[in-house]
Amino acid sequence: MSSRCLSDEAFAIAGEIVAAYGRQYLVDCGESGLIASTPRGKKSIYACGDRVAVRATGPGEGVIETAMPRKTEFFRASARRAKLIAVNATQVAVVAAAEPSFSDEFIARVLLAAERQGLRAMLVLNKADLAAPFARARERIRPFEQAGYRVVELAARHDVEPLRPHLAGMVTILAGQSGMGKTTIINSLVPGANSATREISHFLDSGRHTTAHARLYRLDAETALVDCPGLQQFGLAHLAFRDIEWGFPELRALIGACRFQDCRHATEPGCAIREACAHGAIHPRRLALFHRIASEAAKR
Ligand SMILES: Nc1nc2c(ncn2[C@@H]2O[C@H](COP(=O)(O)OP(=O)(O)OP(=O)(O)O)[C@@H](O)[C@H]2O)c(=O)[nH]1
Ligand SMILES: [Mg+2]
Ligand SMILES: [Zn+2]
Repeated sequence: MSSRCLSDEAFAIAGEIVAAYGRQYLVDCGESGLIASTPRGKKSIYACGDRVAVRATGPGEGVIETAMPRKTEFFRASARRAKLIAVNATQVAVVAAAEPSFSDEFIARVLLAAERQGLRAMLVLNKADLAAPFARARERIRPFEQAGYRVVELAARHDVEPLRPHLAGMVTILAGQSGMGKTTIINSLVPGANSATREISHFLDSGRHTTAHARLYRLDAETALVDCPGLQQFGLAHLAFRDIEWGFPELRALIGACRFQDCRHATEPGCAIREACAHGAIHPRRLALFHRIASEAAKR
């Protein structure tokens, strides 16, 4: 193919990044289809959910020229760097299940990140068909429910409809540890997601069963779902003590109410938060999780 032909035909197309893998991005350009794109510069600065302008360089191939400003960024952070998971989302749904066992600290961390990053947060408790372990899981989720988080219970394998009303008009990131059922939920909600996943896995890397990269599925102009790889860790190295305090909604309401301005809600006299906990207004498990997560911030 001559270069003249290419440059004549090249033009910028608006699209949305639906999958990101290293320096490779898959951009959904609507009627122009999916375009496998690379960024113009050296860095892989884009993420799933970015609205971009792509210049076609060949059939199904292109270069990302620019991106629109982001409305939100959802990321985790180690001491060394922040890792973007998805951008322009409006909600995070943390998925937990009857089995395998989950970490409630992981859930607290994801909810905290969502609070700090301006996203709405909710919980999904999956595998309701496994009666005994589900009852135990429900007990472990209760502290979050008491803190005000909405919990939707379902058995994704059988019926995902209970979740649908909570997704309409939102761009929801399904986050959670591996095996909780995120992909199962998406496959049931999104027509054609199953085959799209296979196609994209083929494009991006392997045919692995477990989700390896974030992937965005659009349901309509306002509604989308982001499937995330299962994570074991959710670093919050960017947060200071006061950020963490603010990120627990039931603690936020009491900020400034303690006798000492610099109260760490540990052993100080006149602590409004420990008092609220003693009276049952704050769940002791939530306070324990707060102390655990905040102790990391104190070390920095
Ligand atoms: N019993 C039962 N099993 C389920 C249900 N939903 C999902 N599973 C099973 O749980 C396993 C894990 O489901 P996935 O959807 O792959 O989990 P995931 O959260 O996407 O996992 P990663 O991609 O590794 O993060 C699969 O074998 C599913 O069939 C459910 O409602 N009940
Ligand atoms: Mg998955
Ligand atoms: Zn206090």
